[in-house]
Amino acid sequence: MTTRTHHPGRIHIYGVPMDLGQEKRGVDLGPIAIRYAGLTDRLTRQGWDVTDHGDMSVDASRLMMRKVNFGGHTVYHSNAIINIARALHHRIEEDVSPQDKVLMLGGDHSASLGSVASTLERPGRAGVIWVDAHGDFNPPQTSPSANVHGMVVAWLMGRGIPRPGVSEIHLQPDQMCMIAIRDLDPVEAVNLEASGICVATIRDVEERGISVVVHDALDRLGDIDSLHLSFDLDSLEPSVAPGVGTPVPGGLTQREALLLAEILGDDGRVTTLDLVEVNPILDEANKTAKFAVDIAASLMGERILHPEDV
Ligand SMILES: [Mn+2]
Repeated sequence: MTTRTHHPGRIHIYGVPMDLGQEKRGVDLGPIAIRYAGLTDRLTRQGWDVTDHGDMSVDASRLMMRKVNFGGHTVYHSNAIINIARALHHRIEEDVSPQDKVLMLGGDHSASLGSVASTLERPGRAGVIWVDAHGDFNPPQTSPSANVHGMVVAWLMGRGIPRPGVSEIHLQPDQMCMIAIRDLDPVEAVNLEASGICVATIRDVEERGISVVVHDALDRLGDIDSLHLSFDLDSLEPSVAPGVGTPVPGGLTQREALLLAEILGDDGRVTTLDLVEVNPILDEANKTAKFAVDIAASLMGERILHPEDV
C-alpha cells in the first residue's frame, strides 16, 4: 500500500445508524465500527479531501411505531425509514457537488433508499451495481418478512409502492446490475428473472470469474454517467465478513470482492458507495468493518502498486 500526494477530489461521508429495516439489533452501530476501522485515514492517504458529516438522526421511538400498514400490507417501520431516507437524500443534495463522491455507511440496506435517490438525481444518466447475497426485490405484497431491507430494489423501481417513496424518479431495470446473488425467496426469484435486471449470481462469479462479471456489468451500463455501488457485506463469504445479520455461506472471497472494487475504481464512474449491513455485535474483533474499509479504499484508488507515481 502506498501513500499518494495528488488530490483526486472530495469524499462526503454520511453515517445512517438505522436498524429499522430488519430484525437484529446492532447494525445501527455499523457507522461507528467502520469509522473505528480507520476509514478516513485510509482515504486521506490516497489524497482525498474527506468530509465526515457524522450520523443522520434515527428516531429512538421506533419500537412504538413498529407495524405500519403500507398500502394494505404490513411493513415494519416504513414511515420512519422513508423519513430517514428522505433526510439523507436532502443532506446529500445540499452538501455534494456533481464532481464529489459520496460514501454512505449503514445501517441496514434500507438506508440505500436515500443514497440511491441522490444518485438518480445527479446530472446525466445514473446506474446501480448491487452487490449482495440477496436480491432485495420483494415488494410488500410478496415479502415473507415484512422487513424493508429485503424490499429496497423493488421500492427503488416503484414496484408495489402505494405512493412516491423517496425520489420521484424510479430506477429502471436497464440501469441496474446485481452481482453475487445466492439467496432469493421463490416468488422473488421469478420476479427478478422476469424484471430485465442483469443478475450475476454467485455461480456466474465462480464459473466466469469476477473480472469478466464486473466488466460485463460495466459494458451493460456503458451509457451510464454516474454509477452507484451498493455493497452489502453479506455478499461475502461469512468467514470473511461474519458481522452481518443474514449471513449466507458460499459468498465472494476476499480477493473477489477487492478485485470488484479495484475494477470499478479503475473505471472511474462510481460516484457513490454504500457500505451496509455491518453489525459489530455479531462480528469478530471488527473484522467485517475492517473489510468494509478495504472495499472503500480499493474503490477509491488504493493499489498494491501505483506505477504512474514512480
Ligand atoms: Mn441487501
